[in-house]
Amino acid sequence: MPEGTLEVQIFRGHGLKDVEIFGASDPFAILSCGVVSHQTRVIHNAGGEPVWEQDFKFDVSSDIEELSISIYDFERDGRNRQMGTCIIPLADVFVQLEIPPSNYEVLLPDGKVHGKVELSLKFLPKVYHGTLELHLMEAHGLISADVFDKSDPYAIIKCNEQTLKSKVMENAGNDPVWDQLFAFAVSSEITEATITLMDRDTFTPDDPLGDAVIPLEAVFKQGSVPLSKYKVIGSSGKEAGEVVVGLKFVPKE
Ligand SMILES: [Ca+2]
Ligand SMILES: [Ca+2]
Ligand SMILES: [Ca+2]
Repeated sequence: MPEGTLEVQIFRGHGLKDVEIFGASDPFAILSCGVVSHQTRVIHNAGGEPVWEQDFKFDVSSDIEELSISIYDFERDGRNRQMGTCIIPLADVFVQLEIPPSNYEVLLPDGKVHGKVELSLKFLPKVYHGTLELHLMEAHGLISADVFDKSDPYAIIKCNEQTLKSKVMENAGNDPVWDQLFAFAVSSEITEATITLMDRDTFTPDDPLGDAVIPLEAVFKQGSVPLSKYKVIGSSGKEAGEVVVGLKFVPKE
């Protein structure tokens, strides 16, 4: 499970069990996530249809999997009566980041469903800062860009507005091997790195061989991505070989 901030907007209850003996229930809800709890206001005499419309925030650490909501009828003597509970798994919001207003079933202590609670969820993943290590291993099947000789490929790697260049592999042709490491200062919000492959020429401008996009989402989730093939797209928009790259993210403490 990821770390970040969970925002819960609790709107209202629908058809909750009215547990007041004389008059109508005065519902409030306790929202719990891990060891942290927040309480809504008490809506006096709202019965089974309380409207709270309140926002709460929770810091979510790696071991939290659900949000639990307990609803009570407020009593002045402190003997609040249970109106039901609701357990909401958080796996979906960790992936989708936002769940629009939805109704969740409320269970009575005997396990029967009685009413619903309406709320929306938002998850803001924690942003990590650190170093992205990009291992440019090799390329396969690049186009030929020299007339009388083999190409002399090199790579221009861009990430988070930083640009680094590989060594030029003289006469390496269509299958150069660099086996070179590059480091970029990044945050986990950066979505991709791009690699532009070029043929070094002496008397004319260098020739483009194609570009590859390296998505970074996986490396921020997993910490590393083993050497993998990424398509190289030529200037015509067609595939023009592939580049083999490994990734590692080292967060700053
Ligand atoms: Ca009451
Ligand atoms: Ca050339
Ligand atoms: Ca050349």
